[in-house]
Amino acid sequence: MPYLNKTDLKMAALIKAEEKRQNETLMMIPSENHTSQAVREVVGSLLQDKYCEGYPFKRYYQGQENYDKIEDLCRERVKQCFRVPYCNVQALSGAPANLAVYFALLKPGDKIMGLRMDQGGHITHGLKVNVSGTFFNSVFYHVDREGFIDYDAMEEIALKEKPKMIIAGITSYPLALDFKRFSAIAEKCGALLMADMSHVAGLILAGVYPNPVPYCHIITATTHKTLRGPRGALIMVSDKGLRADPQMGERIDKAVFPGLQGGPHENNIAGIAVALKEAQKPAFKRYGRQIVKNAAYLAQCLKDGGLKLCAGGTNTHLMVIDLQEFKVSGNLIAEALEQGGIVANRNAVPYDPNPPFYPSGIRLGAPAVTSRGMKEKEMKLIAQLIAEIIRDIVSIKDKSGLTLEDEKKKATRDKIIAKSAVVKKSKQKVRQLCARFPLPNSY
Ligand code: DSN
Repeated sequence: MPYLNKTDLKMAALIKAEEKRQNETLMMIPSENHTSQAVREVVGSLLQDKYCEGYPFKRYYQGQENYDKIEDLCRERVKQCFRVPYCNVQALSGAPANLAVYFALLKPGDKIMGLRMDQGGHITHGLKVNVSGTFFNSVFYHVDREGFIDYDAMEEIALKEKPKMIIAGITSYPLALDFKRFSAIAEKCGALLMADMSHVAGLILAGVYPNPVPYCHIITATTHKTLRGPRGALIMVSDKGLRADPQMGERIDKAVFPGLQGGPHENNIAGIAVALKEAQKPAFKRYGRQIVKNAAYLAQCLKDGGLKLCAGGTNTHLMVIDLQEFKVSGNLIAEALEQGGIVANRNAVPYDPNPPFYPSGIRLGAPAVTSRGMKEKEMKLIAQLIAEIIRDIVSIKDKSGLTLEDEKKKATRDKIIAKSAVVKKSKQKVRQLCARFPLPNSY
């Protein structure tokens, strides 16, 4: 950063520190990933300086000759990659993309149906505190006591509630969705079917996750998770969607701009195009396959280490450890793991008796560590470290006689973690591991 180093030392130091953090720790939040240097060059380029309100060849500002081509190239790559006839690449991220779909295709007060947020859904799938649950009337499908989506119950609820739109999408459900069943249910109750494939877009491209396109009318996705692009989102309409409503594409364009947004972030759109080119290489298919293999092996090793996983494991990129038996909060364990070099996040487990801010689970994913080139051998080591940290922290906490209520104080959690020699050792081992797998610059 030759210029920043001259103009803003404070910011330069913060970025350097973040580089060090990413280098020396394991990024195991399943919605994060390491972009290539090419993607970062494009996002940080002078493309960021331009206003481009409107759509290619229909803009409201002059000076668009390159931006029209850039956005068109991105749209063409999306269409090629996902085999869809229509897409919009301007939504700034996943939440605005989903809101644009609702705004385009529903009326305020219409009913939508998504997976319960506390069982693996997303805030924008109808959570009551989100705009999707306040401007629209939301109902939910759920998982059973074993953690599997209860498709029979979903059908019953859908037939009774008659939602206008069903959302097939997840943020922490560890198993692949049955889009065929979703589609049959949506057809029976006359609903539009939207897949939010934010987490799994890269897996779909790699051919290791069921493709929602033949079954859904609309497909949304963020671009910065398994797709390994910059922050942004795609809204796609399938042939099925256009058959149901030939104007669906135009409605979505209008909902994004001028409905919800002003100028698109063309630097990010260009970065998405570059990431899609990377994703079209044969190596991306190998990457996707390895993510799924790594996640499955990590899950198996965690179970071998005596941990319980929601829905019994994973056949995707993510998993959730159920901590209920240890009477410990996800907060304490997530913070201990972080101190041990493993960056994951606390998460609700289905039917969690504890509140969402102090949930009983830990969500983990393999996309970013797989981008660093790690394989099964490394997953085994990571699983061992995770299991050892959990056991040690629980034992320290139990010996101190602390309750879940005590754990709500950050200072108490810090004290417990500071006592753990296992956490300290893990930090060193993770550093050594990371040194063998430097952050990638290209794919
Ligand atoms: N925040 C994302 C995730 O972590 O899954 C979803 O929007």
